[in-house]
Amino acid sequence: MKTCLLATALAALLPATAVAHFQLNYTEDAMIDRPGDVPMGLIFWHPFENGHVMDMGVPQEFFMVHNGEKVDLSDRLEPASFTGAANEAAAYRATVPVKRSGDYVVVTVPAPYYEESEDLFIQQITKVVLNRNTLPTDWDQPVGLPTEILPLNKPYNVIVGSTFSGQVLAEGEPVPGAEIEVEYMAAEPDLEAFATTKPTAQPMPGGSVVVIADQNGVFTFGIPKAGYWGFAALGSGPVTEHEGKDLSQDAVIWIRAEDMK
Ligand SMILES: [Cu+2]
Repeated sequence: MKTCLLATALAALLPATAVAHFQLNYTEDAMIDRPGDVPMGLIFWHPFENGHVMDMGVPQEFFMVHNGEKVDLSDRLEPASFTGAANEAAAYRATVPVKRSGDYVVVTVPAPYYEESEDLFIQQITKVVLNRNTLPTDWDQPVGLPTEILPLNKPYNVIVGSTFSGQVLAEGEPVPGAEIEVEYMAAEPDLEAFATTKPTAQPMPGGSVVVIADQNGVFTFGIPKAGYWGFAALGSGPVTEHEGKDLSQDAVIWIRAEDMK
């Protein structure tokens, strides 16, 4: 009886922690001023609520696409422990070699993460687009991932007060009615200390922010605040099982919004 009550109590607590996991491919800026190795943090986290950090396994893939060319970056991954507000967890430091002008679509295919509270695996295939010298080259093309969000607005140049639209794809085809969780990166990582910082916003009282895509897998969200916004299409990927358990193969994209000055 006691364990049963405990389980019920735990289950009641779950929605607060079980929602809005987000894989981060974080760089301080999306616009890269100086050519060179740009530091990036790969962190599996809850950055809106500045919450729990999850342990990452060795990523299956880490690469960038620049001028249509895929470049493996997995030799740049370095295990590191990320310090959140409440715990520390296994994450990765990396660098992205940005030299010529153009877009750099950086992709992480993380190892499936076992979420005990839901008894399932989560794999958030995550992309972010960096740019140098405002030359657009790759952002509007699909990478060809099992599942991904194709941005319909230039993702590093979104004006606060305007909207961002994306199309959810699975094996290149639209995912009608896809469910998308929206996350504001209220706490941005400090890449030097590899730790969280003071959050600049609080999560919404109604829980995770959710948008449903239309018949063509297209969704639109109004952007109210500058910074990084994440969109995660839940379970949009073709793989639904891992090690005999359910797998939620999600597509994540991070975009950068700026105030008009
Ligand atoms: Cu989580």
